[in-house]
Amino acid sequence: MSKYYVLDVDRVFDYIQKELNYFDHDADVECNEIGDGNLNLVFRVVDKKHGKSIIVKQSLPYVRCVGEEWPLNINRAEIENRILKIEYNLTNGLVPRVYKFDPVMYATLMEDLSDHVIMRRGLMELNQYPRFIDQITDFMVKTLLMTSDIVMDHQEKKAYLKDFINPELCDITEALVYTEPFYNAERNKIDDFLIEFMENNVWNDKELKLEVAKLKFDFMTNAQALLHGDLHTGSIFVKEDSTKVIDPEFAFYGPMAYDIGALIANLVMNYISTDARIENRERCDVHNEYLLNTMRDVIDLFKEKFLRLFDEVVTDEMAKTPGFKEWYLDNVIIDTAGVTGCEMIRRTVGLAHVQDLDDIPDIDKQAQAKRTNVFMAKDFIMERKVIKTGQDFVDMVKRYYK
Ligand code: SR1
Ligand code: MG
Repeated sequence: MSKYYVLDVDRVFDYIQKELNYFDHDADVECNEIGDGNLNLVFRVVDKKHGKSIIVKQSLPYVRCVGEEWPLNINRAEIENRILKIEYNLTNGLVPRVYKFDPVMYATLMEDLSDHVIMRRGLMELNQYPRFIDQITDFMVKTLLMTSDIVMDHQEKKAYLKDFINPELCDITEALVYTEPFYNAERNKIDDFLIEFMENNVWNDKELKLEVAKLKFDFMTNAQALLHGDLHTGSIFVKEDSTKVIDPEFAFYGPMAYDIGALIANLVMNYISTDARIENRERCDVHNEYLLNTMRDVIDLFKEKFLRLFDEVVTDEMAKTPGFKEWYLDNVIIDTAGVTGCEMIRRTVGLAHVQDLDDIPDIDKQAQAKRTNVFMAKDFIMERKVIKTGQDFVDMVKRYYK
């Protein structure tokens, strides 16, 4: 019987042929390990002769960015394989197509999207993606609303909920997003210039910590919809006319706001990064205007599509009560602002940073950008109850960039 082993560039071609016989006998192949995420191995194998390619993503039994001292259940690959199929069907292909999942190697063989770029990288190069707003709001509305109690038979939804219990990955989020950044935790990665600042402005702020505690318990207990669970700009592939969401291994039943807030936070951090990195003010202004429009339209179009689809697909009798859908959606957006703030703080001082902030070359500007990021994040959290529209998100950013 075959056994799990860790793939490498020398063995991945034979592995693919054994599993799928994907390449022609005369293929001229090149294999690269292209994973730059925190958890897994990702191989791209290309046949240069016939122009065919494939991705193999394999779970490692530990957290890649930390090492073997942090073991992690490899079964996350199986969860990812299941949710990719659900998301593919719900969104008409806004995620990669899975060719095969191997439950022995915890490896997924899937569509190569190398004609796309990771959105974080594309945004850092000041590129714009004209189809993104429409496609990502489609993705979020369809995956979130269609898997909720508003639509699903409640027993079927509970069966899904059971199928997507994902304790180890949720534990990572509970620790890295909602806990450790709010005290001087050992695993945090904090620049020296931020330690005193964090002590004064975050770790000793009891009111802030109370609000974060509320958001944490919402994350842990509000089984509202089947989430992607890690929807930042590093989990999205884009090109001019296409958006593909990848890496849903953190999927579980949680609050809708967690997906929307992760995305908005990463757009905001790209804005802050652009202001600090790009010397040419005209180029900076054009890009940051684009980002503000994007965050505003993502929120507003999400709301518009949500309300429209709600009427078409609602099955729960009480959810049809006039006023309910507006109340429900208002709360999702309010919590989105809270998640936005938590994601911004954790990406500044927690274990997993973002390049947008860390790659600001001028260290004084980087320090200033990170401080602004934390102040704005606090406002998102503390003032979330009045943040209800796309313009409210934009106004919060503009408060710091007049
Ligand atoms: C130890 S995993 C760190 C982060 O990487 C993933 O992409 C998630 O965002 C997680 O919080
Ligand atoms: Mg990931």
